[in-house]
Amino acid sequence: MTSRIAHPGLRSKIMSAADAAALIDSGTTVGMSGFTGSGYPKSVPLALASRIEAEHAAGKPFRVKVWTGASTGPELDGALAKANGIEFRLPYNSDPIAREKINRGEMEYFDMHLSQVAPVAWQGFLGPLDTAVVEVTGIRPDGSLIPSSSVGNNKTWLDRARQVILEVNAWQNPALEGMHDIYYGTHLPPDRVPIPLIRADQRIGSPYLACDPDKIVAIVETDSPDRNLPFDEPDAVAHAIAGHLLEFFAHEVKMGRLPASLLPIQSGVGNIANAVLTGLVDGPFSGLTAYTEVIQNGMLDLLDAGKLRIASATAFSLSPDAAARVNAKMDFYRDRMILRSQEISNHPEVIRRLGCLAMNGMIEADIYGAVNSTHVMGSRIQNGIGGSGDFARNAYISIFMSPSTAKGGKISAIVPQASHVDHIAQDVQVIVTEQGLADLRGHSPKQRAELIIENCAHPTYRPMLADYYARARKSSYGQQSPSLLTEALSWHQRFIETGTMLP
Ligand code: 0RQ
Repeated sequence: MTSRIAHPGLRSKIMSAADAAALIDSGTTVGMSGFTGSGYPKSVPLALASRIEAEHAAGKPFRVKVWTGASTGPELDGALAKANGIEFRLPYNSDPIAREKINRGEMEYFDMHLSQVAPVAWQGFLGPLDTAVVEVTGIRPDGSLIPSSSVGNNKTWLDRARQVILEVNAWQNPALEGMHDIYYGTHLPPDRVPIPLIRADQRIGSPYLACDPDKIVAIVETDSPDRNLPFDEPDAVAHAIAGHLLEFFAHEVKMGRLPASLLPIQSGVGNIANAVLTGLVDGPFSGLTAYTEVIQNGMLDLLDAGKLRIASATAFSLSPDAAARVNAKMDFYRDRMILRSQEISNHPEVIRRLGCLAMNGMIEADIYGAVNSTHVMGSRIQNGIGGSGDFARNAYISIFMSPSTAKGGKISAIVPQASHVDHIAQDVQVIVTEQGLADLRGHSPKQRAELIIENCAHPTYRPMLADYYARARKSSYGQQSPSLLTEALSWHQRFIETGTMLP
């Protein structure tokens, strides 16, 4: 496997994961690679978790602060959370064990916009970054690094960390080389300059990550797959949501408000997002581009069908079948995919310039169009805001989608007032459920409420929302965004007390 480590001086740093993990001290901050289950270190975090368990068994406290790109895998977040080894976590988590720890108040979690992680690390108020643990595909003779299946914040971790541990993963396809675009032109104010990216298919940096070889203290060789969860086929609800959205796009093209190739699409992950992408395969649009965070299964179908010209993202998020498809045809995909740092894939300036069509899932929306992406019943974290805020505020059209109910109909996704707000109404232009689509652009709060209740609410909850709104119109303190303050969150309270939002 040493052929993956072509820098002769660095071969002497190869060691076991346990020896590498021994270089990480309690109380320090570790910047790990990883984004949506791709490109995360698979061996050192597990060894660190074992070490933490041993220290705890011996009665010694041992916890670290963990920074990543976004969600990782069970070998990282899951193992470290299970060992009770994470004292602080940023910026995004979807691991169920870590989620439970956070919701029990046993782990501090700073859930933040993904584009802001790198600049915030440079600002320095989070303290120093002690160790970077980064998975790569290989090390070149000159010491530059071939990134793996995600880029995330790796450039920043490698630049900022005092010491660097690399995992060289032989499972990652060597033909990934050349797919990445690592831009080294970002600075803090007052030295910031425009990001010179004006098209989704443009390359503005290097295919390789740079790292001072003197900082590399350990190299661990691995051969483990990315998490790559199997993928649920889109259900009828997802197909209905996709259908409404595709009809909306077709209408916008017909009205001359969108080109026939649409604008660069940003698509969240999951069932519904995938149904939209699948729907685009059979749709009338061609010459599509994607400027997004993750390349998921549906994007492969679009690329294969020749409908999508380019997919720019920061990571893969593929099922095992789809990962095998990419590996088998890497030369084809490498010309049509670009993986960038997340500070560029999610950069507000670039998103605004390109005019992305942002499509993201939500937990709930209220009748005025404020969206909650993160907190169940106002206080339990689900995942985090991820890139949804980067895209929603800066998109050409910002779309949020969800089934109209959750938990078998016991929860309405359209509520009188959102129990937590990630996206204010001004950042939400379209809401779509399987019931229909509400185009909120150019509408006042009262007009929005009427559209959302009529088009998006489930028939079971629609009369309840209409009744609430009618009474608010009569006795609210003001009539710009009528509300009954003591009642506005009563549906959530009822669910907490009775297990359903229904009376
Ligand atoms: O919980 O698994 O316990 O049943 O939330 O919901 O319906 O499976 O939908 O996977 O698309 O996730 C908003 C969480 C939607 C996601 C969210 C419960 C539901 C289920 C998941 P269970 P579904 P999805 C691009 C941009 C923020 C990050 C983002 C997300 C679980 O889209 O994390 O957008 N978004 N990133 O039962 C109570 C409700 C609920 C609810 C759903 N109203 N009340 N529970 N659930 N609605 C990608 C990245 O940034 C990487």
